[in-house]
Amino acid sequence: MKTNDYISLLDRYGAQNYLPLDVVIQRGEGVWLYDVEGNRYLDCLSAYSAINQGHVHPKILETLINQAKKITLTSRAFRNDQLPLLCKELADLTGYDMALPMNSGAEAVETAVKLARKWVYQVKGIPQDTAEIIAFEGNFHGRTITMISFSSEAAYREDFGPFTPGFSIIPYGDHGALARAVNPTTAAVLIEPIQGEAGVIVPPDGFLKQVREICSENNILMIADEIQTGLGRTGRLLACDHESVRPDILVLGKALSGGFYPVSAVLADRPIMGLFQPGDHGSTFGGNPLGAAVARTAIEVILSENMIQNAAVIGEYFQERLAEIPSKHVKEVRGKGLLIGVELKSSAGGGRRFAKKLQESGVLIKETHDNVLRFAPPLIIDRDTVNWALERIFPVLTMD
Ligand code: IF1
Repeated sequence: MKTNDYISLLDRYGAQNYLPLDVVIQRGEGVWLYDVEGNRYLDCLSAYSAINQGHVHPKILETLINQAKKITLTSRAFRNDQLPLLCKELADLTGYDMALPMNSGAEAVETAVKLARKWVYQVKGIPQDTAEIIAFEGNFHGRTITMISFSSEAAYREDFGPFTPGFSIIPYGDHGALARAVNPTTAAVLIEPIQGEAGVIVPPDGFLKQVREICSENNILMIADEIQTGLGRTGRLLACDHESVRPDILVLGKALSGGFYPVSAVLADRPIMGLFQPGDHGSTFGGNPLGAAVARTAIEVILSENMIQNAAVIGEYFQERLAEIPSKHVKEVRGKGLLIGVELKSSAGGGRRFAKKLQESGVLIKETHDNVLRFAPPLIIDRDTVNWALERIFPVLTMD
């Protein structure tokens, strides 16, 4: 079967909820992807930052195979010998007291929202069903009804109402707006330290610190969604680390499994996480031994193979070289570490044509919000490979 055969098959039998590039991937190794025609591409998307460790990382693969031969799923009705170790290792890694593993990112943010609501009722004693969570314009936290209930993106909401109440939306990067939005029913502020989906929006310097201060002064929780920015992507373990900010609740996902298996997690200290009682929350697959074992190794290789430092150094190099390209189409190059956005001018004719040209040259990216090209290769990428990519990106950004 060739590329077009797979495309027609999916057109015929698959829900059409995506518009992917017409490249059919068969195999991946490290930073490289191979399609069914035998073409090789540099992956500059990393499955939306789930592949920080590179494709099919050999150590994570070994763990997956070995664990799958032993036991894959116990449910939380019984205990397993991987979950306790994952929770301890996550606590050691992040400095929080306790961890709660889930599966998808949306589910983990949903869990954090439930936890924050429980906290405000139990600790602050406000009336039931009045809790409010403040989120930001341009946010992206997943696709469930609750997550889209506070999306500011009409396309994500249209035809999907009615929505979950209890959220308010304020401008991203505006600490004054946050201070004004806080009220006695506020439970938490939910923030992405860099907004990925919105187009790699980096908030003004000091904003995360201001959010932290406002939360502390008003005794409300700061929830950081680091599903995309976490685990080394921005050149620090967490993007909040750039401003030495410690959220009250931390949400991880994506790269927590190196792309092998959906694993997400919520982290918090005991006074918060300890509020969950048996029966409050759960998941059939959450904390399963296969996912837990995979996540343990996925974390281990990020640290032992120095991926965070590499993301910082190579990311800065990549971003600087991109900014030097004399392109009439580029409005701004921004980002941190290996989460880089190239915003195009409105005259550029949209990001899609650039993504298609780059595909022809052997570099795979995805445009976000029409006019931003996101470059987010696996964190194991080296300088020579970045140079290889730049040789291909240059002619595409400088085309007519
Ligand atoms: C899609 C973007 C990335 C996320 C943050 C939670 C989730 C995500 C900060 C939900 C998911 C995804 C999902 C994917 C596209 C994507 C994305 F383009 F929308 F912006 F990564 F950049 N919080 N992000 O970024 O996690 O439930 O999917 O595991 O097509 O929806 P999930």
